Amino acid sequence: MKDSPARSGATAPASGRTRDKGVVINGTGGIWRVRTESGETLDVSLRGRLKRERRDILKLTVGDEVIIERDSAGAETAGGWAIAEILPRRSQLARRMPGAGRGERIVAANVDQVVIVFAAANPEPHVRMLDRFLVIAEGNGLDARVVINKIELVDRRETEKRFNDYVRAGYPVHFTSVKQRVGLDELHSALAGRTSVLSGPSGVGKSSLMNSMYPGLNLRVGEISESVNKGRHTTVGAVAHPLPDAGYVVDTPGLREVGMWGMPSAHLDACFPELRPYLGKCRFNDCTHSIEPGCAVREAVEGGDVSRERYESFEKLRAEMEESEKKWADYNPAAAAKKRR
Ligand SMILES: Nc1nc2c(ncn2[C@@H]2O[C@H](COP(=O)(O)OP(=O)(O)OP(=O)(O)O)[C@@H](O)[C@H]2O)c(=O)[nH]1
Ligand SMILES: [Mg+2]
Ligand SMILES: [Zn+2]
Repeated sequence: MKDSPARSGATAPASGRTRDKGVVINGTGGIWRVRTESGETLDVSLRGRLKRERRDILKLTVGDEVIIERDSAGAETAGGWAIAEILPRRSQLARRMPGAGRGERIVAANVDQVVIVFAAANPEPHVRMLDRFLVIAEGNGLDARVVINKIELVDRRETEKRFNDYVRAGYPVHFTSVKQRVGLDELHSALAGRTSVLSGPSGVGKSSLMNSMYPGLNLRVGEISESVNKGRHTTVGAVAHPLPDAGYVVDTPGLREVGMWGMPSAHLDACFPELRPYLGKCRFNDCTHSIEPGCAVREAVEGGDVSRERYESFEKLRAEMEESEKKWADYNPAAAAKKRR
């Protein structure tokens, strides 16, 4: 990484350097905070040319890799650095799934994995919500892992059984306790050197986990978060925390409320890894795996090869998505505009 051609070819000696490579860690238009490969944090602006070019091609977001340049003539920011180039993305986490058309919101770029944290108790884990988070990761083609924190509050064997469906589906599942320092080393190595989006309900211990693995981070713990105002649409952007052993953890409040409406319901089955072996084996090509005869998915559920709980999550999400698809099909922008006048 350190000796990538983009950097080695372009960087002048540290003091007088005019070009560097970095990662966007914060920002919402205007000023962007960039962490350079040498570990510096700089506030930079976006070159006017890029602002115009990027309009429909790429919206700059947290996690994007950029080339920054110091402006000799007329600095664009106080520090004199500006983003000159946005490097191609490896991946992204979007609120609307790729291919769903306009209106896509990108939560973070260059994401390697989504880490979904729940508590074993207090608050009680909500597996339907866990399944929803996993579908969002799958829909974006991203790896996911599950963390069940506060394991010391419950019987570990029981809880392992309870989450065994996820192990069977192929997800790595970590059982952790910040209180008793259980499972933290394993989680720590799973995060090292990667960009992870951390997500999960409020109060499960996400900030506590981060603080105990990386004492320098000092994230706020036990604060009443925005989840209290669920009705209010928060516009707070994602923040990428650089990890001491390379990699980033992206804390994104917005992901908690992500709806399913962006992805066509017909793609949902492929977002459940344990269903994939059965897809294409149903009697009907367009089988929704709900009421059709000869459904290979339902047969697998009946036969105990696929978890009934997970199938029920699939069914519930599918119904929800079909419902919102109907709503969007009925929605007529012209009529809505007239009404507003
Ligand atoms: N018993 C127990 N409590 C924990 C553990 N980890 C965190 N907590 C407590 O759970 C509460 C919530 O922790 P936070 O780290 O703030 O949770 P969070 O997921 O960051 O919550 P938001 O920022 O609101 O999304 C705090 O009171 C923590 O002390 C644990 O392993 N066991
Ligand atoms: Mg927190
Ligand atoms: Zn089927």
